[in-house]
Amino acid sequence: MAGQTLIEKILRSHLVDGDLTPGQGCRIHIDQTLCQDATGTMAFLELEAMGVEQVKTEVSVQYVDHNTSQFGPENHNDHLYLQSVTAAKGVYFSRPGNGICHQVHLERFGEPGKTLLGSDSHTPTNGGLGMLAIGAGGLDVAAAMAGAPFAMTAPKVIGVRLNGRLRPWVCAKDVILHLLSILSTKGNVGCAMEYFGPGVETLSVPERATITNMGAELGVTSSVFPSDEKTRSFLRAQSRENVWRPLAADDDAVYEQVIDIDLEQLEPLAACPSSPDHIAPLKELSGKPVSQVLIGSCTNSSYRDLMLAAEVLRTHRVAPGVSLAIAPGSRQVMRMLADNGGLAAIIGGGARILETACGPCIGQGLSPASDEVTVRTFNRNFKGRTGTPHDQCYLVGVEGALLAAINGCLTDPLACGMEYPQTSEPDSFTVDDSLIIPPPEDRQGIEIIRKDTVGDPPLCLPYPQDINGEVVINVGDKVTTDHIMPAGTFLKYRSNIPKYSEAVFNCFNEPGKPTFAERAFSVSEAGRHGVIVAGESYGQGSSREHAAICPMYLGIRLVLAQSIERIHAANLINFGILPLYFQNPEDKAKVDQGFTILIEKVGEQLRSGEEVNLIVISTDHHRFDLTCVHRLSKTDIDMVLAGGRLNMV
Ligand code: MIC
Ligand code: SF4
Repeated sequence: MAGQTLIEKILRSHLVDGDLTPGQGCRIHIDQTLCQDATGTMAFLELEAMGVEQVKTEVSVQYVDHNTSQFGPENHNDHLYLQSVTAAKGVYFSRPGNGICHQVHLERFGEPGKTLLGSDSHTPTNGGLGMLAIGAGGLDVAAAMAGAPFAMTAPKVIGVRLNGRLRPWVCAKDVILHLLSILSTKGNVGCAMEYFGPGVETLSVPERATITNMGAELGVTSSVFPSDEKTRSFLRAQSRENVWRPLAADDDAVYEQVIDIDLEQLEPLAACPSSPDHIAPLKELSGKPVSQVLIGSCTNSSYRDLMLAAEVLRTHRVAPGVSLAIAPGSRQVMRMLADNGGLAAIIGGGARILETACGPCIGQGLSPASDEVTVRTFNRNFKGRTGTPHDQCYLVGVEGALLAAINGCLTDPLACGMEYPQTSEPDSFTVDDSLIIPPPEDRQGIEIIRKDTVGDPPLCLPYPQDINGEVVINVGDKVTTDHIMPAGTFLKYRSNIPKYSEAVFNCFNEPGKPTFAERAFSVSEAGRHGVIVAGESYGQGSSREHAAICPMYLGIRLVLAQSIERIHAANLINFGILPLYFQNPEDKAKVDQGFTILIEKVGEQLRSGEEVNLIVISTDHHRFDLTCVHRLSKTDIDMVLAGGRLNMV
């Protein structure tokens, strides 16, 4: 038998049933889960709707990190619900102020060789520790908490062989930006990334986690590093050496494809507006004026990243025209900086200190001025995600961000003429888990607090026998879940589906014309089924299942697309929306807004093969046939026909 990749080894040791041949369906046992508040509130409402009394995983953690600004009672209502429901169901609760889920999980819970399912697309961050960590919709995570195996497609494993060592001023972010320049954000569904080679040991666990974090932007299922002596020292410094074990691929492991990266040759890069794969070398952007710089997010807010900020700001001040704000990734990081004087240096240099949370990364404040350049160490720069409609957002590593902040313009770090500050991983991190509340031993009679803004998950009707559809919108390529369901000021409505649904496709609404929600509603009121038509890579980005729930609530039953990203396709199925794919790319242009789509005997067609026959009637009554394909497993078909996973349970 050929040697195994590390991903294959972890999958094999967790296989419940199915086939691990790439492209085939399999189900794996999930050891740990994580939720954050923006998706977790719905996930726990779903868990309750399934009638689950106690979670069955080894460890499940609920974090509060997204909705912490608390404008109005909604956020705090969600927090109270989450704190009480987690206590009742046997889940750890990480309180607001404790930090961003992925960073805290890496510090306090992640374990090499285990599986982690999280209701957040950046869950693979913990692959930096040698975990198989996968992002999913809230309902899939709720099912995993209930003990159900996770159904997935066995991935094609892309190997990344790292050689050499990063030069000063070149950072881990540049490794993943380089990969994004090669693989782009689309076309990688069904793949997973595995890192190996002599360069691995030159990277610390937090640096590895920066790389696995942005694997989410590639659209791959997971990204995994081996577990080695570096992993061991990180866990030892977190007082958790007991969970360490060595893990690596076999020497003769066979990868689908191998990408060689010589770390020595990499240069500082940036993702330009408005996609994480619009990559350019910083030297080509050098001199571009910048008025805002933000350091933080689950990609770049580790102790190492912020100590670099402290070292630079010890001797340099923020340029007068720039607002620099810094959000440490966790309370541990913030605390250590406070204790060692790093925080004083950051404040002294002129930075604004933000809470340890997602904050501006998810549009919670700090929107940049119109047409001004904002430089961020985050992972996503989709148009409008900053909260400013025509934003100019560049994504860089902490090095590039700091130089932009002190120089007032984008700067090539390799030509900055400054000595590279020395930072090192601490021998021991300050461990204080007092903001992580373990579930009580005695969980009898715990009252679950549900204030009025915390609604029920909406029910979906079983799938109609025939579709009598109308196209409510036809969108282009790379439409993200941020386009479908905006976050920012709408984020607080995550547990109020009727209210949040008003914002579906908000960015495509035009003043004075009916909104998407209004159009979808009138289609549904007329007794017809809403249809969304999309191009390539529909549903990129976030795992938010609201991008399926809210359209479902508005009566959408069908998505016709050229391709759909993994998590979003699963969310559609979970909520009874049928995803179908055009056979020919040209077909998309033939189906416009207002067109009628008829599908007869949907169930029979789905069960009898891959092809589904549609009749399309244009607004000027021209009628033609169209063949699409579905990629549903037998269970998926049952789920769609039942009207979603909750109905099946
Ligand atoms: C994001 O980065 O877009 C989020 C907010 O973390 C999402 C989850 C959400 O929408 O709640 C994600 O990446 O899954
Ligand atoms: Fe939070 Fe941003 Fe990370 Fe999403 S990408 S988990 S919003 S920090």
